[in-house]
Order: sequence, then structure tokens, then C-alpha cells
Amino acid sequence: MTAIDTFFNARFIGSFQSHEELPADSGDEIAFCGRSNSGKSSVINALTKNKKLAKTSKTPGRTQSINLFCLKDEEEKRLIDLPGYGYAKVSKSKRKEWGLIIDEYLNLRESLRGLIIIMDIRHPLKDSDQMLISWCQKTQTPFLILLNKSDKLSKNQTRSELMKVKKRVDGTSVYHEILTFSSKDLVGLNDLSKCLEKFLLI
Ligand SMILES: Nc1nc2c(ncn2[C@@H]2O[C@H](COP(=O)(O)OP(=O)(O)OP(=O)(O)O)[C@@H](O)[C@H]2O)c(=O)[nH]1
Ligand SMILES: [Mg+2]
Repeated sequence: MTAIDTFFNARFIGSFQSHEELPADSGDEIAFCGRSNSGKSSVINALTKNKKLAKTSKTPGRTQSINLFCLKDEEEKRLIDLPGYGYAKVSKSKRKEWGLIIDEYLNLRESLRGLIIIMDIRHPLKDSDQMLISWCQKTQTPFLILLNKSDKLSKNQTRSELMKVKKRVDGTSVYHEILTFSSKDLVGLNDLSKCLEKFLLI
């Protein structure tokens, strides 16, 4: 079995509004987080080869709760789709509520093994991205930065954005990787799968 096969046929476990509602905090989880519309749900669908698994949308603010998926034969290995940061068009109170959902998940979930921080490669390192990187450093949580939507840029632009992000995380003492990715063209899938296997101890 190759690294990619591990994530095929992942299953939806459920959608939860808060940390208290989540199922038992055992096993290993990886959370996909980042700004609204960066492509978190699309990356999960690309990885699992199932376009209908996580709900995606052209309009930001699609994922509004904590969505859990497990690997086909291993309920104790899970992928977590979180709401996005920074969607300006929802009310202040909604944004606060989503922020709280994410904060509680990150700070209270014992089975969290690593973060996949997804950025739109055209607009990387926004405040919420910087905050997530600092949180990983502080809590020594391994992280992978996915510079998604690389299909939107030329090879040169892609390389230049990658260098910019590398410079920012250079010297971060916790285990980390940075990959350029496209969930549209399925670029970077093999490397993402390998990294996830490492985080999930597979
Ligand atoms: N061109 C291109 N578009 C992408 C890529 N990944 C995602 N998209 C598009 O970006 C939009 C947002 O994708 P989602 O996966 O819903 O983003 P999200 O981060 O889950 O958004 P929220 O749940 O609202 O926080 C959709 O229209 C996707 O089709 C990519 O690699 N390339
Ligand atoms: Mg989403």
C-alpha cells in the first residue's frame, strides 16, 4: 500500500458544534486549519479522493463546525476539518464563535498530533497564519504548511512564495514542513500523504 492509498475511502464521522460534543478523545488526529476559503475542505477531498466528503464552496465561511473523518479501517486515526479564520462577511459574533470553536479544539484536544496549516499561495502568512505557527512553536505541535492553489501561479511565482514562507519559519524549533500544493491539479498529494502518515504514526 502506498502513502496515498492510506487516505482513500475515509469516512465521515460527524459534525460537532463545540469541543464538548466531540467523540472520545483517544487515538490520533490531524487538524486542517487556516483562513476561510484557503481550501481546507478541498484538500481533504483531494487526499481522500472523494469530492463529496467535506463540503466546499466558492463562498467563504462554508465549514462552520468541527467535522471529523476517520480512515477506512482505523477509527482511531482521524482528519479534522475546522472552520476558517477571517471571513469578513459574517457577523462579528459568528466570527468570535468560530474562533472559540477552533481555540477550544486546539487547546483541549489531547489526540491532536499535528496541524496542516493551509494558505492560499497568493496570500500567505496573514495574521491568523502567523498566530497558528506561533501556537505550534509554543505548544511544540508539529505542523505542515500547505501553500494551496499553486495552479494559480507560474513556476517562478510559486518558488518565490515558497521561499518567503520558508524564511518566516526558519529557526522554528518544532518539526515542520512546507509544501506547495494544488487540490485542483492534485499537485503535492504524495508528499502530503507521507507527512500525514508520519504525524498519525502509521
Ligand atoms: N484553483 C484552485 N481552487 C481551489 C483549490 N483548492 C480549493 N479551491 C477552491 O477554493 C474555494 C474554497 O475551497 P474550500 O475547500 O471550500 O475552502 P475552505 O478553506 O474549506 O473554506 P471554509 O470552509 O469556508 O473556511 C472553492 O471554490 C474551491 O474549489 C486549488 O488548489 N486550486
Ligand atoms: Mg471548509
